[in-house]
Amino acid sequence: MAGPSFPRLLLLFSGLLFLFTTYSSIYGPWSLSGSKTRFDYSSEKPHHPLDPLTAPEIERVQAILSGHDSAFGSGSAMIHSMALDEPNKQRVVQWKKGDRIPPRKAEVLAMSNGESRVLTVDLNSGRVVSDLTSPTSGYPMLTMDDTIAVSQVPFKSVEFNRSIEARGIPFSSLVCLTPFAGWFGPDEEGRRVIKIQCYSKQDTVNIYMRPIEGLYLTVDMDKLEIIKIIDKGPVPVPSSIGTEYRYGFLDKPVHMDRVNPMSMEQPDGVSFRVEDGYSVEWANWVFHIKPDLRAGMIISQATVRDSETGEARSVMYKGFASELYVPYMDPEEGWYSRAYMDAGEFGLGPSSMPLVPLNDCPRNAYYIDGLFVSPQGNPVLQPKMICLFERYAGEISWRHSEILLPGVDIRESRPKVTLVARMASSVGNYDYIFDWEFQMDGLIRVTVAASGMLMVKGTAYENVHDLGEKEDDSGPLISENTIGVVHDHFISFHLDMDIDGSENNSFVKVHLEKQRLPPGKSRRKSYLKVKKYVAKTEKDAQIKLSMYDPYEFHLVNTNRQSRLGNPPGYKLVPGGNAASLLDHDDPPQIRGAFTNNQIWVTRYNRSEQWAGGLLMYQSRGEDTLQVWSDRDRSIENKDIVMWYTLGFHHVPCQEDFPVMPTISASFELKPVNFFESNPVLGIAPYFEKDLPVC
Ligand SMILES: *[C@@H]1O[C@H](CO)[C@@H](O)[C@H](O)[C@H]1NC(C)=O
Ligand SMILES: *[C@@H]1O[C@H](CO)[C@@H](O)[C@H](O)[C@H]1NC(C)=O
Ligand SMILES: [Cu+2]
Repeated sequence: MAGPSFPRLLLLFSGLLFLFTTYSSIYGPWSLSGSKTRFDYSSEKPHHPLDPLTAPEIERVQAILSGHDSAFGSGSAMIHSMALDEPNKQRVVQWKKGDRIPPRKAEVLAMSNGESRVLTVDLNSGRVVSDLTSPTSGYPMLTMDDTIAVSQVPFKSVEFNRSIEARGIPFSSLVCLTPFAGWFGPDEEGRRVIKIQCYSKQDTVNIYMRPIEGLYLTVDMDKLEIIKIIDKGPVPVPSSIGTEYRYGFLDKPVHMDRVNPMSMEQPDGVSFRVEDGYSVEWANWVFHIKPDLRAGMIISQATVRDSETGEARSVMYKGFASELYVPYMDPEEGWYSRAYMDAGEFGLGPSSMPLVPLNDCPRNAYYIDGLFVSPQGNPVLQPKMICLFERYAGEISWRHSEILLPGVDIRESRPKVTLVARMASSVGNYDYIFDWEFQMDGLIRVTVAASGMLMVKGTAYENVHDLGEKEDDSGPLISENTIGVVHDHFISFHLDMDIDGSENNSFVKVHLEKQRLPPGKSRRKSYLKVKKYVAKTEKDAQIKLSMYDPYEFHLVNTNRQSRLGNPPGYKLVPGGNAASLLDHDDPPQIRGAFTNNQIWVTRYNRSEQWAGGLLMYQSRGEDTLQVWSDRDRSIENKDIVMWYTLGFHHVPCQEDFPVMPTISASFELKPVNFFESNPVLGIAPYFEKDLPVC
């Protein structure tokens, strides 16, 4: 949730330099071990309308921008993000393999003269077709250059130096991170500001566990000047003892029996195909997958083949993590502003380091690289950012044993094999793992897991008994002098479901209502009855989950019928979740208003992609999902988009130190009356001969 950590940041920085100086190295076959096919980035052409910008396209965008405004050539305008401006949905849907690729456009978010710029560049005509300055409040996501420059600013200050000296902290051990901004009213408007928190790296690589508490800086990011320093006096810096987490550096033995290594083996090789870099085919699924600077990973045009008719049927046009909001629960100076918007402020792409083979992804994984853009407009490779693998986790797809029929011995069971697309983003201290898992029975499961380091607060207390009668501070003591500050994590997904086509989709709330029976009618007194309500407008589809008022949430195509006359659909199946309990007029919650409901359904609008707004950094929250949904547009029998927010309340505990065991939550998109009957009835069981022992 912070900016990239300093050591990693340096690494990244040198990585970027490496790429700049040996830029030609991204031209020519880039072979990565474990990858089957790599393409030659220098001559790469888009093969699908949704393919990300290629290296030559990125260079061309930069050239067009420089011609349009010399600020881009001279380096006074900085590119904060550049991505394909996707063609209109209709064009994409109509496109068939072999057709010409629709005109390519790029959307560029930039900063020049302290102002946000939103530009659309047409690659075919070679022109900038739209150039808006500050269309809303807020700024584009930070660049690596921003983060690096700002982390040096504290040392310009005599006052900061004095505060550090007064604490007896050697300068050589300081690491200053730039983790948060937010928006808290007019005194920080009109300029890009950021807060700074420093840490000690003395005797540890786990700097997050050694905060230099009580010293907080606010910096003007464009002038690289300190706006404010708050020094509340020294707080003990937690010791480095026990903060190590690297394998091979731990000195204490573990009292645990070794578990033998295990691996998924596919003697006949993988059964999925990745064509032209981003188009995936597996079992009955076809979809497009691409790395994205902001969302990390985007799944598009997910289509499932009907096992009875062979028809390729549309399920989802586009799905991705639209925003990741993490408000901390400490109102004190230096902490109140810690409410991150990780996708819109930092981007989930730049912090997705290469996945670790055999550990992040199994041996049978295939890796996809990301190609992003430096602030100067050059292509930057983000290797092994996404992995794709088939998973057999010992689960059962369906089964039945029959014991009541004399003379027949029936024991039918089928293994459940799924296809997983995974990325992991280390947004500073936290690591988020995103999985999109496809099942042959048509189900899609989305899982978000969190690991990495807590954001902790230094304290004078070493033991809960030191607190006496006082309550916990802003969270539990998780190690000596270390408070794990209570916080929430919310991940809001954009789910543009297109069930059997874009149009004629409706959102149906299937309510389970308790019925009471009058005495004498039955021996039962109560039962549940299903009643369906079709949401007419966006406000009908602002949903707060409740166990005592249960609904199923169906997205159906009202223009089509199953054999039995039911409209085919998919239902959203929520999993473990948490709601934001912050006041709606609390500054972080105004910007995080997309968490005011767990489910929303909006009318499709290609400009409404980012739940917190296009320009998230320091935005005032006037461009959020809440604002769009409150327009209350008609959503019945239309092209509609579902939004689901998954969340965790996180009350830290000792086990979260020094690195957190992974926690996870998921939701499912499950067919309802979409298939005529069980779509995996005909899949084969495994036999001994299928799996030779190697
Ligand atoms: C603060 O201390 C650092 C490290 O010793 C030094 O490089 C820097 O010049 C100092 N800044 C000022 C303004 O004295
Ligand atoms: C589409 O979204 C943009 C941004 O929210 C908005 O300005 C525009 O009015 C919307 N169009 C419709 C038809 O709702
Ligand atoms: Cu957490």
